[in-house]
Amino acid sequence: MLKKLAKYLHGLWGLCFLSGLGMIIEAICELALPSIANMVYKNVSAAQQSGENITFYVIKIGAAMFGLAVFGLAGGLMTMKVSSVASQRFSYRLRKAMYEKISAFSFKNIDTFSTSSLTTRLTNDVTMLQNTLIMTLRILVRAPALLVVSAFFAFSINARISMILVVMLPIIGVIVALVLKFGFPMFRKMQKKIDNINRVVQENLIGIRVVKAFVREEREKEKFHSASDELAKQGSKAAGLVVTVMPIMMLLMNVVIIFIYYSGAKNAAAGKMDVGQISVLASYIVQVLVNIMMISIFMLQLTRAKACGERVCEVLDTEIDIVNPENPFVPDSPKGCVEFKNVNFGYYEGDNVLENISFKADAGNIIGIIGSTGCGKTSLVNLIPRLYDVSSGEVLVDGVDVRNYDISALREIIGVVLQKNVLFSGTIKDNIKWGSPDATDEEIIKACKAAEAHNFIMEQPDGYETDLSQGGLNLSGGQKQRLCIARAMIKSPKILILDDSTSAVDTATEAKIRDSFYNEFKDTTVIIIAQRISSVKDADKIIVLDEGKVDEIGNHDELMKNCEIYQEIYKTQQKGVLE
Ligand code: TTP
Ligand code: MG
Repeated sequence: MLKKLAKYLHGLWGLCFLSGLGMIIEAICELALPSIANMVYKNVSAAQQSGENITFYVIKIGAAMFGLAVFGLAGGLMTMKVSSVASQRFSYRLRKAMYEKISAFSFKNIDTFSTSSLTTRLTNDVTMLQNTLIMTLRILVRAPALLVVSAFFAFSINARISMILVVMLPIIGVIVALVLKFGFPMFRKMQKKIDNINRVVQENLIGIRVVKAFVREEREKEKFHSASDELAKQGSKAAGLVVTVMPIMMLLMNVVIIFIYYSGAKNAAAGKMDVGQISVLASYIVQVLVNIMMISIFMLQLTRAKACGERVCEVLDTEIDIVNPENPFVPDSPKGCVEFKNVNFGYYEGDNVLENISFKADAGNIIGIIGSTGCGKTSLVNLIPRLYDVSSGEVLVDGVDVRNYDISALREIIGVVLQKNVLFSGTIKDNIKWGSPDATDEEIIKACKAAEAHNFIMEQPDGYETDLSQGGLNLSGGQKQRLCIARAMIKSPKILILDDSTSAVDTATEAKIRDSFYNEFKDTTVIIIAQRISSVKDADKIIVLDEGKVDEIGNHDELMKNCEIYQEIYKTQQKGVLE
């Protein structure tokens, strides 16, 4: 994992080195100042006794100490600045790489992570890693350096007493190891709880209208509270573990200090040490212990970062299941012929949503697909632009398996109006232009007229420049559907797929839209999924799906003669009309 993440530090090692250097400068200045002060104190006392004039000496040394302090400060500032820059760049790269990876995810990949978890991984987890990097750069060099130097001084003053450090080290080591062992799973759980909060918030914000319509505010608030509560509990468990370490460390530190003064006093009584030496020794040993404590805190941060790092790597390591083949096929003059050959499909191993589907749609044909809800209509058309791959069998476009196509080239020739249509914030024109970024105003108007959207667009306050709120919430369902149809039509696709996309449009308007398929899209293969017989009646071929299998294929008249399911649908819909 470290190796993988270190890749994103490429080119930043110079900055990391500078940061370490700054810390060393700061540490050296910090350690040197007390020793110099001690030396000045000794010299001044000696000079006072001999009656020498030492004003100039004091000013000189004072200025030197000031200079040293400023130098140390500069070192510290350099570390702060450089570590911030390095960690910001690191997290920027990491986020970018994750975002690029997620953009390439297939629908199946996205299904395995939830969107809320991907959001947490992209934001919270990366920030955690960024903070850890800053901490690493600031502490990792400084703490061990101070520790080693202080230990060296302590041993040089009195090696016997300093041996207490050797006794304490394994005890502290065991405590830290235990905390790390129990801390890691806790931190991992904590990130999951953050996922959970994000999920509740996202669902609620997206579905706020449904929540209000069902007067579910209180229940949803409770859901949020319980998600927050769980995070708080998990957080305090983890924090509890961390805080218990502190008092234990403090206790150990105090034990050490008592020991030093006790043995120091004994040594002093025996005339082996003087009082000054004892206090200097104590301060060096405290310095060693404080730095051990810093390193332990750092290790804790590292455990938390490990949990986040794993989650980030999970995203980066995901194998994208829908990728371009080795020699991708790019069609010169696509026709738009679609053929399914013995296609079986499921969303997971052993799932059978579609079974043995075979049919052929010639270029320029209009194909209707009809069947009860949940019978697999959407799943079937999703296979054509390769949003999912078949489990077995083949989907051919112009005689070539879609898996052999260059994915972008394939999707370029297909226009899709999904069942769950989505518009984006921006003007109406911007949204239509998704289909064709270079479209002229005339082309946009032509597509909107074909989709029966022109009239209502002109009624909007700013016409085509009207700003859509997020997701096009300031439009009616039928208006949104028509914009989505225009967005697909402007591509002049060879294959146009309409998944129940006129369900919210009245029948008269729908008939007009249908006319444009017949008149203006003569070369386009149109696949219409519909609930109403009237929507597919004039199609060249109608596929009747039943529980994932093709029940019958034919035109309206043929199906009226020999397809029971079709007759049944027709009868119930006629009955509705007659009544
Ligand atoms: P669909 O293909 O969505 O069925 P449908 O389009 O015929 O239904 P509707 O008329 O209501 O739009 O679903 C077929 C089965 O596949 C159904 O059991 C749900 C399941 N399914 C998934 O598991 N994941 C998916 O992403 C989709 C679209 C469907
Ligand atoms: Mg559907």
